[in-house]
Amino acid sequence: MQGVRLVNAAAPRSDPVRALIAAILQRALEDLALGDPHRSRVLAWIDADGNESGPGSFLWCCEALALNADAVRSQYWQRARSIDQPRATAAAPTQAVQSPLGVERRDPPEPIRPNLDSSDSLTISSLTSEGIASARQRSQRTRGHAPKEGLVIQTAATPPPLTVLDIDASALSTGPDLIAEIYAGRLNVVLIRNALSPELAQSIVERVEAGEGAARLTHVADKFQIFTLGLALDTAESVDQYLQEAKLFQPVAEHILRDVPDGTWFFHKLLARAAAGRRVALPEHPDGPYNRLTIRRLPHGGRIPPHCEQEQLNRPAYDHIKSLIDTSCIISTYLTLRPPDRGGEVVISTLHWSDVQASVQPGERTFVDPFIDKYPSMTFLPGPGDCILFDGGRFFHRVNAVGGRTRWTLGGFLAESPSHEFVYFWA
Ligand SMILES: O=C(O)CCC(=O)C(=O)O
Repeated sequence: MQGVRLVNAAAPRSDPVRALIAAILQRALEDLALGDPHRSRVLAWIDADGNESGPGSFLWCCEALALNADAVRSQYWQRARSIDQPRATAAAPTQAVQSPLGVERRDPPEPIRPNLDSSDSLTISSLTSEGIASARQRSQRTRGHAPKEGLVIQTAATPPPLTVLDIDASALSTGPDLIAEIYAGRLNVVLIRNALSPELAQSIVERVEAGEGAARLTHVADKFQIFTLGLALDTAESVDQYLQEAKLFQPVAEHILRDVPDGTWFFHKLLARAAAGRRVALPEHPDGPYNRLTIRRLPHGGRIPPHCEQEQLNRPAYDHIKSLIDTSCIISTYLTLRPPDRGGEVVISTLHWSDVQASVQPGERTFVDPFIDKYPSMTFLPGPGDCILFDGGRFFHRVNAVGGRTRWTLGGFLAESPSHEFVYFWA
């Protein structure tokens, strides 16, 4: 942080108090950049609320201390970047290591390269355990497969950083247990094609756009324009609030999905096939059942910022479900009802929960935006009726900003019971 002019030019240079404060702040920022456990909170404070100027905000503090906010911010980022950089761009040969959560990862991560266009896409299709294993090996070498319509898998010019299985729904029940494979970290993403017919997906969109279910619209985050029909557990303030809403949403969802095979049990039935016939159950609380799914709406400009599901576990609404599941993994799934005109892809990063866990305070949300792009990622855009299943518990992911018409998806989360005998699915 040499040569930084932290004190505003307008402030008297000779003021020793200001000079001291600037020196202390400089030192504190340096320490934080070096891996202080509060680092992600500081990042959030100085950056996410960059336009806020109320008491306690970063701008307010700079103003009070006559500090040049832009200089402090940009010097901090330079410092933070120079610390993250060696890890992300190291030329050292990569070595497979076992993370504490059992996911095989590279250490250090692959060097970051710009995403290529979709002609460098990669598609992996195989169903047996050996197939998945060989797909993993192939994924280290294969290049240049033509992309399938409705799906973009962008990879860097290097081996894809995540293991992907791309299969048709009709082939599901003949394969190995894909949920167990994801839990074990041998598989990270599964694309299930044609899980629902595009015509049925379209008719659901027409219904919700005509106003069906509007009474149960939840504003998940107005700042990001995220809305759902039905209250998701990850949005609820308490189990009580969640269960009351689930009761109200259930008949509404059944009506909206009236001609879908298995109706609101759609995911449970589909995922039981993906889990090689293991039972997929809905969690039940003594006060009522959980939501079987939610319908997600991202209008023009809407996006879902980077997050991972593992960080939800400390929220009060999870107190009950935590006692039912093996919390080492939470799998995210959604089915595209209608992609938007532009954007709306899910970007799954190799940034792993274990990379940041120690710096996240219980109950807090992570803020990884400033450095997530240093980690290799893969980008997916499932088409209408296609479903994606991925280890969203451990791998950070985001949904890119939507352009044009609204993006509609159905979705929820799944986790194994502690005995691994069966699987829970909820939304
Ligand atoms: O697009 C969706 O429906 C949600 C994607 C997501 O962020 C998740 O499943 O965690």
